[in-house]
Amino acid sequence: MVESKLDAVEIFHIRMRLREPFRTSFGVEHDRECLILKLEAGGFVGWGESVAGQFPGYSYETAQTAWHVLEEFFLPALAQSHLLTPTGLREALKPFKGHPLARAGLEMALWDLLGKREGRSLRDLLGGQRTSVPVGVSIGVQENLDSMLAQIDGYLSQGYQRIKVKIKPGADVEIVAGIRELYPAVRLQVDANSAYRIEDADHLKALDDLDLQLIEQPLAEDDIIDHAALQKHLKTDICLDESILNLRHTIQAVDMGACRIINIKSGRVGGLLEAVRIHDYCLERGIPVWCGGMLETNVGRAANLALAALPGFTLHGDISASDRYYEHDIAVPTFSLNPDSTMDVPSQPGLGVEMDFEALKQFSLRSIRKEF
Ligand code: OSB
Ligand code: MG
Repeated sequence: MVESKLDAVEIFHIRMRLREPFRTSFGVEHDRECLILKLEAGGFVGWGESVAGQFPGYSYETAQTAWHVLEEFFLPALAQSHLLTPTGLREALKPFKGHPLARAGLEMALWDLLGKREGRSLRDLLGGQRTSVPVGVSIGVQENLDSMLAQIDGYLSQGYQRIKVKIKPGADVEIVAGIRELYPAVRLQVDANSAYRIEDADHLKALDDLDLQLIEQPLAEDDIIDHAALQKHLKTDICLDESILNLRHTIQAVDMGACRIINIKSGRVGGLLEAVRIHDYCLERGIPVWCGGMLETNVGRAANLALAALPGFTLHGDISASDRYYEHDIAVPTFSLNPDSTMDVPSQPGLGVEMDFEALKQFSLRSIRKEF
């Protein structure tokens, strides 16, 4: 293992206009904010993306809280560490609780650095084999069926073979039934982002006849118990997103029957190391997993593609082509959709992306540089 010292770090808090506003049960985003991290060590540069956003809707973390814990705690701890690797970071951050989105962004930059030092792609480092992975598209909550059908029509004609739609009380069963009527065979799944309560079990039961691939995170993030009760009530597989922050949660949720499918996001679980652990456990137990998304730039998207190359990621991921998100990204290459609804996994060392410094500067709200 290469040992080296951290020479410098930069944090960029960026804001990018989404091509279309993205509406979930917890709010609407016109612009997406996140942190981009740059690590310099021994002449190499590693990039990472922390998916903490503008407001604490999906997670309690925001770009501002992530900035704070990175600047005050995580980066100083890493600078002291003699092991500039993802496992070294895990050790260095042991004293600290929480803030997985901040952790994961830093870890991603260390993976990029490690890959570049060793001349190996992230996919290789994680143990992925596949050179392309099946993907789908996640469509925000729509006001009515017509606008939803227009969105779906557009994405199906672009070649996406799996559609996920966001739902919330008042914009759910009728819309999903309408989609199913027009598209009897499309791979269709829904994501509630915790918008329901166990008292809505009978209402959600109406989704059971619509041949859905899964129902994602219907109930509260901290409620494995009611998810288990709901899963007993439904034929459709429940998939947990927000509830699963680590491998232990995964084991317990599966054992309790709270879900039959896991959405794996490296941000939510504090990094790719934990994501791979969850994957390995699920693969061994025959539990399907898929790679979730957080409207990433091409930096985070490259990491998602590498993770999804692992063999247990059998379901289509929430990884869409670059042009689905932003007019102009901060990094190249521009990722595109293959005709068979797959996307290619980068094979260059590390994440396999190059930063567009002009774009990064243009989208930055603020940045800081620290030398060690
Ligand atoms: O719940 O999966 C989610 C985006 C932001 C926050 C939460 C979620 C999402 C998505 C987007 O569904 C998926 C994507 O990146 O394409
Ligand atoms: Mg989700």
